[in-house]
Amino acid sequence: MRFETIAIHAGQAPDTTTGAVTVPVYQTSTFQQDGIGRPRGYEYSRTGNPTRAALETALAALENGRHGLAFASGVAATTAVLSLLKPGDHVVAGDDLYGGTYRLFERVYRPLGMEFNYPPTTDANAMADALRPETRLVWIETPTNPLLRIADIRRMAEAAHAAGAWLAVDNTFASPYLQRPLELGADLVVHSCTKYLGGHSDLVGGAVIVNDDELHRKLRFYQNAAGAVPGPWDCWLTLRGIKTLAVRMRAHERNARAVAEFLASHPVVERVHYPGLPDHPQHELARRQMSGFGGMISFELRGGFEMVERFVAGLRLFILAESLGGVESLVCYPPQMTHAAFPPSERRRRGIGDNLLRLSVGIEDPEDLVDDLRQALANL
Ligand code: P1T
Repeated sequence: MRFETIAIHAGQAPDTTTGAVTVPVYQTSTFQQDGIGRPRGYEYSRTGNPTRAALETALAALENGRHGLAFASGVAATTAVLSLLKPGDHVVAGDDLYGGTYRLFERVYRPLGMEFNYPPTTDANAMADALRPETRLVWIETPTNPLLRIADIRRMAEAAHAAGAWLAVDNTFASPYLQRPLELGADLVVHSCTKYLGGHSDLVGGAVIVNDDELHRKLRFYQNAAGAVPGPWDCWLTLRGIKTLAVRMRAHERNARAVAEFLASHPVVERVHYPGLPDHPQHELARRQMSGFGGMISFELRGGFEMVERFVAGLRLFILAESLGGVESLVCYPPQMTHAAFPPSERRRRGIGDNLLRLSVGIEDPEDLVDDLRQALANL
């Protein structure tokens, strides 16, 4: 089956009892057992719930993986991956990544004895050179948040495996419609389902997808033992979002392309970061490992924070908010929002300047989006 069909049918077969075409919301905390030690398949909703099981089947199918696990947030999914490590273990993480992931690494796991370092995501040699005997995990986002840089998944997988480490890819920005890291050799795929998978800015959720049975066993144990699971309603909303992922992603991309081209031609815009532009430094790599360039853009204004503030205040359609991947267009100021967890020096070293803005381009009419940006830029 092809992606669009999988997105609608995997895990979402009609209910065997009633014929309900849509997976029911099993809003129950517990399940009757036929006798001691004789559950009917479900016992307690932290351990397993049929609506969550449907979502986990769908997530695995979308990523062309064997096992999907749903979590209460993207950060909870990242935490589950880190549960595979122990004190003394080392992680090589690409330098451009979500501020909350960096905060989790530095403020929660480093104090527990894990080591992290952050070579440039786009420099495969530097990433490989950073591997040590005690490296257990290579962590990359691609495209990255917020600079839309691209890492070579296949090369990263080879380097990680040669050093006896796993490769985890946070696939949130691409979505499985545009990129499937397991097919390129990754061991673990992580998602914030809050974003494109849910697609409507109405839930918080996360996922991990793996092929390896042993990794799955460990993660499944951790999911139940630590308990950061999504409730059935959020699973149901994510399932509903998934059904339209393909059509939404095509619309996001069409609009993002129009917006990126407009911004790139505007005199007040210093630089546009969008992998679909031919002058993006990893444009060819993006073309090879993704089937499209997605709906996220960041750009730098020719000016400082004051100009940024005036621009944002002048927008009428783009909503100033954290998050991304919903049908509505959002604008975010990474230095004080999504990437505020980075100390200012670390932020600048990573190329996140005070003039950087990030757009999550929605699926509104592209001319309306460009018009909004044009009028806001005209005021500068
Ligand atoms: O917010 P949560 O569902 O816990 O997901 C965390 C997360 C993980 N990975 C990436 C690449 C992300 O972008 C995020 C969350 N990011 C935002 C809220 C944001 O606006 O960038």
